[in-house]
Amino acid sequence: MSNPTAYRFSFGPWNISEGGDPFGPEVRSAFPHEAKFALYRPLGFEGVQFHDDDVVPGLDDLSPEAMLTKAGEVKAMLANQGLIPEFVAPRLWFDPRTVDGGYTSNSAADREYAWDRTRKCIDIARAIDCKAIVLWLAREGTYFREAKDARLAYQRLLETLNAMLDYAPDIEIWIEPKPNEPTDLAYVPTIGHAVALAYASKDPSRVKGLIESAHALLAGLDPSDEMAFALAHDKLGSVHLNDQNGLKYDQDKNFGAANLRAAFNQVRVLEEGGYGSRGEFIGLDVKAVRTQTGSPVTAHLTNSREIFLRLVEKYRSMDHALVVALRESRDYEALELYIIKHLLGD
Ligand code: XUL
Ligand code: MN
Repeated sequence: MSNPTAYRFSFGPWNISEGGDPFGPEVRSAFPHEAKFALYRPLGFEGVQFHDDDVVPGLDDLSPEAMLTKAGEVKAMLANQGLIPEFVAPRLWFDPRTVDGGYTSNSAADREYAWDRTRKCIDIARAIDCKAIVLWLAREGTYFREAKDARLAYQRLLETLNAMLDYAPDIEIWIEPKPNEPTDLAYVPTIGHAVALAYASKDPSRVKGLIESAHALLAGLDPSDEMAFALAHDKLGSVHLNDQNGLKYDQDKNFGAANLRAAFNQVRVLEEGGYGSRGEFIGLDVKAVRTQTGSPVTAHLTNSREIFLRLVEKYRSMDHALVVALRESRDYEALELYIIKHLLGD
């Protein structure tokens, strides 16, 4: 069945970047966040995804009042541009106190920093009228398997979720799983892990997931099945659509650019699951590649959006009755050929 959703799109300021990578510096001039906000609507986007310090740079060194004043300025900027803040995520991977992780660090002082920072992140989210906190648990894992007590780490993650739920009864927490990078092995590698933590928490209805296509592929999983799993539990808070060419560093390629059929299946599952009908965003966590000329670089965002919308058309124009019939007759060879021909434009 078709889902008549008119999708809304979002991305984060980090998706318009200057092309630096671990092997070389930026290749384009810096483009201030404030100037980025003016680009969103003309590019076809209305949702802004934030890290806490995308809203309030240098927040660790500010008084609570100064932090909230700056957040209030960003709220006004968003309103002026007709933009909606989709989520705020605590950046728990940059500060020296997060070298060994935040919530799962072996150091009590570092865990305290992670919790303080998380509370500030929630305060910032509230100050810009945003109800969702994303946890990308960047360094909650190990490079050396024996370095941490993994069982204790899971307990600490759960305690943190519960503390967040207590601290702010009006927020949702969306966990973004990723199996590796920067750590060798992360503690929350798949949506199954995230959903288990949600159910174990004190308010499962407020803990959901954000599924990134590339992260699922890095775990050796099919992103569309990961999305279907979350949807089956009503736990898909948001998505980071993008693509990934094999098991290597997190590439954040344009949606559909490495595997168009896998992208089609993500769209199919989102359509069939009614995703977006309650205002959920199509987030595009795609990277501005280093080789692209011009500044600011935005084609990866509009191209990914266009590919998504073309695949929605493909899903809606499919012969759905034929798919049902081929499933019933168990002729999956014919089903595959039909899908591929449909994608080829036949
Ligand atoms: C990291 C990643 C992040 C999160 C937000 O791989 O995807 O950008 O989406 O912190
Ligand atoms: Mn992401």
